[in-house]
Amino acid sequence: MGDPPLDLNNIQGDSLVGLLKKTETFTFFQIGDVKAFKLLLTLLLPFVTTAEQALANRHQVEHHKKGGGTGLIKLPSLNIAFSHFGFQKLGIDDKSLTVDTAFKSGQLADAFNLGDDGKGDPAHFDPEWDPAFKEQIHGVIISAGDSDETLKDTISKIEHHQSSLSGLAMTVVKSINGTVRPGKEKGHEHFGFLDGISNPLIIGFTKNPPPPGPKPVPAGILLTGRDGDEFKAKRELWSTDGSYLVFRYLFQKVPEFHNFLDENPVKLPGLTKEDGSKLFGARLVGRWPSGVPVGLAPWRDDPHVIENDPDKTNLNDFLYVAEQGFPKICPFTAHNRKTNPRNDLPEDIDAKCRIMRRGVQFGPEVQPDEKKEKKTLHGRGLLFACYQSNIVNGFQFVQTQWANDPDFITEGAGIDFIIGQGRGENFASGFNPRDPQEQIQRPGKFVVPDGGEYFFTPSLSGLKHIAES
Ligand code: N7H
Repeated sequence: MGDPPLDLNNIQGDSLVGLLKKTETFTFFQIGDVKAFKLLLTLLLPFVTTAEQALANRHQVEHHKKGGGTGLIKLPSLNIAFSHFGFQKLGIDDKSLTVDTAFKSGQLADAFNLGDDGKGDPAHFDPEWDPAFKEQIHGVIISAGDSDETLKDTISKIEHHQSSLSGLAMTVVKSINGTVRPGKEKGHEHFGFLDGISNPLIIGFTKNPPPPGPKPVPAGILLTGRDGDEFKAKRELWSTDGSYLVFRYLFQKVPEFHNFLDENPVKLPGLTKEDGSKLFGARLVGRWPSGVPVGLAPWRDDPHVIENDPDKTNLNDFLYVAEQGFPKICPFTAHNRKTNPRNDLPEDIDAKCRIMRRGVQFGPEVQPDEKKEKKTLHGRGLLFACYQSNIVNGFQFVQTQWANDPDFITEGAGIDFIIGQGRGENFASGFNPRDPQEQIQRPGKFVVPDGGEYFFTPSLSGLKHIAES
């Protein structure tokens, strides 16, 4: 028998739909008095944004824009997730979730495996992380909205309830705020590329027929206890329709990255040095800053790809072209291709590793002093967040077995220069279309992890179970 239809009123909004945000705060907390915390959770339950509400918020904004509305609508959102240590502290038996070994160990214990920088052997590894992420983190509250005002309102509601419980329920370990970039950079991450284009389409949720591009995946790739979840049989009622959340605090070396592009222009007849540097950037990512994939515009950006395509579906309607040996069009090491190889792999294997990305940028725009010195002087980057029903097959696999592995997709291809971590190989190939096997060295990491944790985002009924247990 197939799964029952998705209950959008029972699924937290960020995983399936995505919370609307101009600004978003991740509040990492430790539980204090367990009884007080469960009361706090009960008080917060009515404010938790469901998938249904997140969809309604999106429709409201579309309607507002179509009606010629200007300005932003006040739309607060709130989601909540727990680490394995949080469930332990609460006395919740989470054995139906710790079947995922990454979730069970937590991200600090996984830092060596992920390739993060640090000291010591694997058994005593001490990553170079923000000390807050070396504390035990029990959970995270995600609050999102259209403005700082809206966020402040949500946070003061939480603080009000927390103080009504004499401040006993929890303590904040760290709070990080992210904001969408300003003006025409909206939607672009700090290196300058449009982000949030390719996420898995979910069977039973995406419209039918689906938009062109990669086929929809079973709901169990994202949600626990659904068809496609490897551990479906092990999930209990309360741990069904949730999703594991991976959070990574990723700093980006933006001036250094742009200097690297300037110094390594792709040399092709008819391309200026500036064009060659832009092409190098596009080949590192697999897309142009506009989001156009290099497969559809190999040598120059081509805005015509999305002409007459208001939903920009063309941006995701592509497969990697079959080319003998090392490809000339899109390098094997391009970030896009490394993290979702599409038709380079059998469909079911690729689908198993898909992740739903929901990050937001943090930190200021690059400042004049940084441009001058070609050096990062002010911290900025991505509050990377992604959802999946299995961290081992999802984020952990993509980072360690694909991005960091110089022999994936083929022997000697090199690492993903954007996110690749590790302490060994630091080369990648594929950038010179006339000699795609030519390797170049990365001068240092452009994305530097500074902490993170593995969480589980329960369904609404799961949250009630936790509050009432
Ligand atoms: Fe990536 N970037 O600017 O280069 N990412 N990413 N990512 N990423 C994507 O297709 C970026 C990170 C994936 O389906 C785009 O939506 C940066 C981590 C996956 O074709 C851009 C950082 C992991 C995809 C970036 C970062 C991934 C993807 C193109 C860190 C997982 C979809 C826009 C600061 C371990 C691939 C788009 C597909 C796309 C960038 C992190 C995974 C521009 C700067 C840690 C699966």
